[in-house]
Amino acid sequence: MKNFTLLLLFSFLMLGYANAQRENVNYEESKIPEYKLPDVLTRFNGRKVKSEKVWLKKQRPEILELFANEVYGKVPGELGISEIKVWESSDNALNGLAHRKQLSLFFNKNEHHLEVNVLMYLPKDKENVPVFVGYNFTGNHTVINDPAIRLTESWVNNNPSIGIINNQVTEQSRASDEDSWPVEEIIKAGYGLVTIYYGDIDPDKNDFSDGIHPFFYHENQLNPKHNEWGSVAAWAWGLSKVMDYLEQEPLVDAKKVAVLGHSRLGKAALWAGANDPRFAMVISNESGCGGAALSRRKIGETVRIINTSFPHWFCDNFLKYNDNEDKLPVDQHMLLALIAPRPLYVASADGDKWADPGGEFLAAKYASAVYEFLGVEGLPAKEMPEVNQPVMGTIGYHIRSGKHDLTLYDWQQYIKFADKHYRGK
Ligand code: GTR
Repeated sequence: MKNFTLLLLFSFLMLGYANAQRENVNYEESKIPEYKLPDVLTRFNGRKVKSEKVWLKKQRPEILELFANEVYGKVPGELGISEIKVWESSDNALNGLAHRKQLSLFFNKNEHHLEVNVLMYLPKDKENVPVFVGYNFTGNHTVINDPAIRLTESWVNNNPSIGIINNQVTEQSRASDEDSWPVEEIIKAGYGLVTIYYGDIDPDKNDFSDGIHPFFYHENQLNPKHNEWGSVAAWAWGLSKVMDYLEQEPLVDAKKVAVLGHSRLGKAALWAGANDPRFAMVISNESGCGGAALSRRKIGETVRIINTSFPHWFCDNFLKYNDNEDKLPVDQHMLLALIAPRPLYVASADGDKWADPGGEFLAAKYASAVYEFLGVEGLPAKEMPEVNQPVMGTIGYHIRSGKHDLTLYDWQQYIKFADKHYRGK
């Protein structure tokens, strides 16, 4: 009981601290300290990258390794899907427009078991369709008003306004996030949607005793090591496992899988795309700090703030860079560059200063150097475009009016971007 009171007190203090941090946040460009970004095409030994081979065999792996060791954390071992069970499908979804499929991916190791539910909507009577794959925040049943979708039984962050109490969802949360998932538009445009609840892989709380992390612990280990995966890396790993499944799914064109995520899930999508070249396209919707935004700008959310509010998202080594961003051997433009030459879309919102739209744009711009080096167009804009004026090269970017959100407008741009790259439209 005493411990519990102490824990409660500690939690309040931390919350107060996190809020105070939010109040002291810099939102002014003029107050950004001077900084120097590492040049993505200069090797860590000082030499310039002069050939594609050196990029591919030396520079790229070195950058990837630094992000793994210092930012997101390494996956400590290998684990494949133990079993796939399709438990529901229908050709009559969306009033006959779509094929719906629900299945589980099972992961088993020693005494550890995890079930990950996958929900798919695909254009009907087609095989080999390109798809968008993305995590949802509160369960598959929240993305559309479809009573056939099973309510998640996983731990979910409480949200009494939609009936999520005691970390369990209720019927009340069905379709609660439907505005973020325009399934009908996606299907009508000829794409499929594959979505998974991110907490199936790792519940979003500072607790490493649940989710996928314990599968890899040695005896008596309770937490990942300093350079081992936090939650973002675990979610990214989960996306690759979904990709393993999609490679065996004849209804899906596994060569045209776009991985997409909003906010923290955008961070996960970027890290998944950087690690796994099977993702043909990567889309970051307002991923902000630790996602597409440059850390060295220290505007909006900073490394210290994110590590304080969400100590479980990154690896422990990342703590070294609290108020010490200049010591980071990498910055987020280099994460984006790891995706080259595959199509990459970075989106910001005007009302989302917390995620630093300016830093998201600049990271996309500086990542262009690698795209151009590899012989494709990077971002076709030198300056930040006007609000609601998307630009689309092999890197796409827009800043939308409105707040931090995944909206129909965002999706419409992603569909256009996919049309451009998959269909030459
Ligand atoms: C915020 C966090 C951001 C972003 C966001 C979200 O509170 O500071 O980095 O990830 O949550 O995921 O909605």
